[in-house]
Amino acid sequence: MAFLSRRGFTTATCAAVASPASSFAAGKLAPDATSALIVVYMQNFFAPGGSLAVADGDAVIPLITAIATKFRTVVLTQDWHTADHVSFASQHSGRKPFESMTLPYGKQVLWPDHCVQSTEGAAIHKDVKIAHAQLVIRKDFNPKVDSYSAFIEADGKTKTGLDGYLKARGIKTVYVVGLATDFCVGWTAMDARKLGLAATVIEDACRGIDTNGSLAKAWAAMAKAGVKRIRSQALA
Ligand code: VGL
Ligand code: ZN
Repeated sequence: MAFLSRRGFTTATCAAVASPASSFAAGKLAPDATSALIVVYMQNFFAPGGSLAVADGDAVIPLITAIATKFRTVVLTQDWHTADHVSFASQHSGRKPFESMTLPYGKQVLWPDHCVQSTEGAAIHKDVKIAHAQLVIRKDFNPKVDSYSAFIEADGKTKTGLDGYLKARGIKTVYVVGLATDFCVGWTAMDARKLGLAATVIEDACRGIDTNGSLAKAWAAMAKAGVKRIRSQALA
């Protein structure tokens, strides 16, 4: 695949107004100013041909781009690892990608090297055209801790600041799309719940990695955490 450089994002101001999180128009769910869309990790590395390819990962791009037009507040996340990141199997002698090991903060699946800071693979995919997204949250700066959720690192305590940003804008509900359903999308939606936000995953705008049953486990954990699961046709 062609690796093109990361797109620029324009800024615009918009005021969040106090109103219900969403309303039903003609039986459909219409995101309003208190809803935000979080677009997770739509980067070259996860697209077919990338080093941590998610099956069919780029197929969701047109749908995500269309869904984004329905939201005033859109946040992109970008996996942005140090080259020596602890989650890379290459950093542990004798370990292979997709094995698990125990690290000080818990169980860690080991990954192929991916999304190393400032590499082409870490760039947002060129077809993800969401000019009105104002915030990009970069993750995995800490070489010793993996960080799936857009809100809190895997140590369970270090925050990215995204909850403050959303709350300052009056956001009450987040919709989550992107890659991968069973890791970064799922953890983001569940942490949103922990932080007092409503959370909905738009399942046909996500794709999973599905290693060792991780996809089914993630959907079960999300349901238990009160994360809603919809298909994109449910949106007005
Ligand atoms: C992800 C594994 C490693 C994801 C990111 O996007 O879910 N998975 N880094
Ligand atoms: Zn990663």
